[in-house]
Formats: sequence, C-alpha cells, structure tokens
Amino acid sequence: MTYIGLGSNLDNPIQQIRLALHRLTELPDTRLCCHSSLYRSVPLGAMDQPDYINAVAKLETTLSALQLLSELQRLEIQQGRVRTSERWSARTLDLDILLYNQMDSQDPRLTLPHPGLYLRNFVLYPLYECEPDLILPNGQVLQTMIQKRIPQGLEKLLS
Ligand code: ROI
Repeated sequence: MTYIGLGSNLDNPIQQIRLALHRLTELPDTRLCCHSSLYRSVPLGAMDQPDYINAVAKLETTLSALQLLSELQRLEIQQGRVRTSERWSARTLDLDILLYNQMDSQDPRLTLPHPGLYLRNFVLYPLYECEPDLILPNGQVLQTMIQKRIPQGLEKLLS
C-alpha cells in the first residue's frame, strides 16, 4: 500500500485537493482505495502564507515508487504548481509519497518514508483516519502516536 499526502494553500485549496483526489483515481495501473477527510492546518515553515488544506490518500499501484513520483509531479504541474527556489513556500498542490509499502529509499529524488511523516499533525491525523491500524516502518504504532499528541493547528473540515 502507498499513502500520499496532499496539500494546497493557493487558488481555492479545497477545490485543488478535491480535483487532485479525482485525478488520483485516473492514474495508470493504480487504484485509489480511500482518502481521509480534508483538514485545515496552520502553515509549517514560513508563517506569512495562507493556511493549508491537507488530506491523505491510500493507493494500491503496480507503478514503481519513481514512476509514481513522476505521475504525481505531472499532476502538480497540471494544477499550476510553480517550483520556486524558495523552500517551504505557498503552493497550489503538493503531492508527497509518505509511504510506499514498507520501502526505505535514500534516492536523491525520493526519501522514503517521507522525512516529515513522524512529525507533522497534518500528515499523522489524516493518515490515521485512512489506516487506523497502521504500524510505521520504524515500528511505531500510529494509534499510540496519535493518542500521545494534541491536534494543535489542525481542524477537520465537515465533508
Ligand atoms: N504546512 C502545512 N500546514 N501543510 C502543508 O502541507 C505544508 N507543506 C509544506 C510546508 C511549506 C513545509 N508547510 C506546510 O511543504
């Protein structure tokens, strides 16, 4: 199983995430199994940017991790993503591979698990909604992590 983190904070982020979820259903050799609710989250990194909308999707795919990454980057560009030199800046769409099966990757194009996975409420809570029984590759039980946290800076939106 593969889990994708979706994020947007520009140009009607709710619509961007809904459209991206739809486009994930159209990827080749891939099935969208389910997705979380949408969440509003305060920006991590530079604070002088709009709040984000975040969600997580669970996919089953026969694409390789790098093939999937290319497909996701194509969708980001299709939805108007402009890569700036500035790190952690606002964006219309961010699609991150959080986990690809239990794979570890240090490829310069793709670090797996995603380095932000263990730290970010806007990833952990929607991931938990998708997969409440998940055990992370480092052996941590997602449910235990959630129980120890405070969902600070995160608001689940009514669908
Ligand atoms: N902050 C939030 N809340 N959500 C994101 O998806 C997100 N993505 C990013 C940075 C700029 C690090 N901050 C974020 O890439």
